[in-house]
Amino acid sequence: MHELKITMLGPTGVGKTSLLTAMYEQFANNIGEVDLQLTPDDESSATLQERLIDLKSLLDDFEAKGGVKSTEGEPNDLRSFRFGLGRRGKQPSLQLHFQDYPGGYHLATASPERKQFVKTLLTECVAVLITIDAPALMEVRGRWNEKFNRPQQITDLFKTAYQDLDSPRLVIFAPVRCEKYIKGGASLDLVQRIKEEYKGLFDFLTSKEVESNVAVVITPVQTVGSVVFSRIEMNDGEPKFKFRKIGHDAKYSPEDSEQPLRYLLRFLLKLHLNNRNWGFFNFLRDWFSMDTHLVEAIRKLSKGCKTSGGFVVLQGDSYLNF
Ligand SMILES: Nc1nc2c(ncn2[C@@H]2O[C@H](COP(=O)(O)OP(=O)(O)OP(=O)(O)O)[C@@H](O)[C@H]2O)c(=O)[nH]1
Ligand SMILES: [Mg+2]
Repeated sequence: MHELKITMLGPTGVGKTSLLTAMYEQFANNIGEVDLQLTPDDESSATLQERLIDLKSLLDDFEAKGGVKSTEGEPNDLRSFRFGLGRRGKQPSLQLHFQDYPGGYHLATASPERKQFVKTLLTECVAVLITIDAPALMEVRGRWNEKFNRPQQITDLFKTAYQDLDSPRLVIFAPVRCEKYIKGGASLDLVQRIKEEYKGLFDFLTSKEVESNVAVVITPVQTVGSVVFSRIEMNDGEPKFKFRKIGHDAKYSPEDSEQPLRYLLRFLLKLHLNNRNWGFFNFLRDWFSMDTHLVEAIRKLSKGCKTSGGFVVLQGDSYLNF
């Protein structure tokens, strides 16, 4: 079975693993009639189950902590999440491999081997999901953004990894924990703040050499749905972001968590339809050619890609629009 790799990028604690969990967990619920199924391998399934319990436990207290629990591991012992993708009730025909590495890998203090590892990863992956902690981006005019989201390091990483690209890539900005901003009607501010704080990255991605190969979208995800940011408490000079439930009996109810996947599959289908020579993603053409049902299913799925309320295609329309 062919495998496509996707990197989950973002510093420790921003919510990469939680995003993956909600993405998988809500997929079947959210896609309605579309004849597609994600099947995690055994190891992924067990880890996702644990994370789900962790996420739901945020709702045990009225005040959610949002504490940091790190993904452990060495480069050859990474948290890899593998999902088979195919039609419902059929053998999956493509494997989506999400590399969910520990956020510490791109800290300034990470060893050269670790940094090299992340660069190689980024080069090999058809798509990158940049997970952004929305409260850090939005509150007190981004006072804590640099500390929590590290836009500069992410920018530097792209500058080395996206040199001399020979085939298209998809970059997805996924602000998480953004209940307050989306529900509160501040989605335009969210988009604006991403443009401001990641200006260096956008300048690079829109440069002549890079732009023709890279599609960029923003897909805000409400990772828990019923837990909203409430305030920042300072503790020995360290900010603690506090959250609260929207009601006493509020339940785990993520919103839009399948949207990054919709955009990813839409991008893959368009690569196939463009019918050009895409270097090492050429097998996609064979994959789609063999299964017209799959083409139809992904076409349908793509129609559900949101395009308002904080969802934006920033560049690369030709890689996304049919
Ligand atoms: N309040 C709130 N907390 C969340 C949300 N999503 C995740 N968390 C909590 O934030 C913590 C960090 O989330 P993770 O998903 O583990 O973050 P990560 O990016 O995978 O971190 P590393 O694996 O260390 O790189 C966990 O304790 C989660 O329970 C959310 O939407 N709201
Ligand atoms: Mg993690």
